[in-house]
Amino acid sequence: SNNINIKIDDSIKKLLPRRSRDSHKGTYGRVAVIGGSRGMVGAPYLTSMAALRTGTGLVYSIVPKSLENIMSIKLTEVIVKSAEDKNKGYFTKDSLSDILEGIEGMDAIAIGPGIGADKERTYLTEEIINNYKGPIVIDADGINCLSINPDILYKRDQPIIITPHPGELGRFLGISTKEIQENRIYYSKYTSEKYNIIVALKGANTVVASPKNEIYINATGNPGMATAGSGDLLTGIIASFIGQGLIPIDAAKLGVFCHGLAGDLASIYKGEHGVIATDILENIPYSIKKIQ
Ligand code: NPW
Ligand code: AMP
Ligand code: MG
Repeated sequence: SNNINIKIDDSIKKLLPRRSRDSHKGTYGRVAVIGGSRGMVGAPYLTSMAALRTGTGLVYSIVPKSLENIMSIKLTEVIVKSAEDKNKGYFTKDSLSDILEGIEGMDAIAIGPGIGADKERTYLTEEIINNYKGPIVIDADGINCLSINPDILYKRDQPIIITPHPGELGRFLGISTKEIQENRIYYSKYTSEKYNIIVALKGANTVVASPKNEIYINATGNPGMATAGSGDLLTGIIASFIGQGLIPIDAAKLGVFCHGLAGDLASIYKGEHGVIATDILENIPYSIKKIQ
């Protein structure tokens, strides 16, 4: 269709953080995105830009040191920080202290876009969860790291949101993508309760499940969003809303709605074939304006 005729429910509208006249950038949160590896700088670029476009006051992109210069050129408003990588082009255990320093004082962090998954990055993910006390959004290869050692999710206190696509949730639970797709609500609830986390299971009609047994099924979005980097944006949107003060379940609900609506708006102009993640990113502001 060429028109957006979606009715935006008051229950969604009321979640959108308001901006007061006497506010400043510190009012709207500090969010750090831990992501990237050689060949995958686009993922953390998209995540951090999405956080900025969603209204975060200060966004930080933490990348492996050998990617620092290229990220600094890609990003203008986002602050780039780097973590020692011994010139490998990906995070290693040597990156830990720089990462922990970089996330100090953040209101929310996101881990995973483009980091790659192996034992060392799984160790890093575990140490970040153990050391950072605030809310964490885990996506993409961050979830693939959790699949290597799901026990990481026990013994911690902070809220965690995971945003798997069906392939990632299947890998995490050790079952097929098909099994997930045939029982989307069941596995979202199951994972949420078992690990005491919020789960946003992506794909047509994204399911959000909380350990308090809340279920939200999103109505926005379209197949034009089945394109590289699309999910990386959602991670930044959710982290941004948490950084602006929403409780994680509300950030997840509003985040998936807003992300899908940005995709719907992008598809009006570009069509479902031609939409790319950058188009969805550029439509986040218009999506938020419609929700307002
Ligand atoms: P298939 O293809 O149908 O067999 P991976 P990834 C399945 C980064 N990126 N419904 C799919 O199944 C990310 O941030 C970087 C059903 C396949 O088996 C990650 O860190 C970009 N199945 C990293 O790449 C742009 C589905 O899942 C598997 C499904 C790897 O992420 C791209 C793929 O999962 C990307 O975002 C669905 N809706 N969706 C950049 N420019 O820097 C997926 N599957 O192996 O975790 O690979 O999602 O590409
Ligand atoms: P990822 O696979 O991590 O890049 O995430 C893809 C994003 O696009 C998720 O937010 C999905 O919900 C969304 N998406 C992909 N395909 C569709 C579809 N057919 N309908 C609606 N949303 C989709
Ligand atoms: Mg993804």
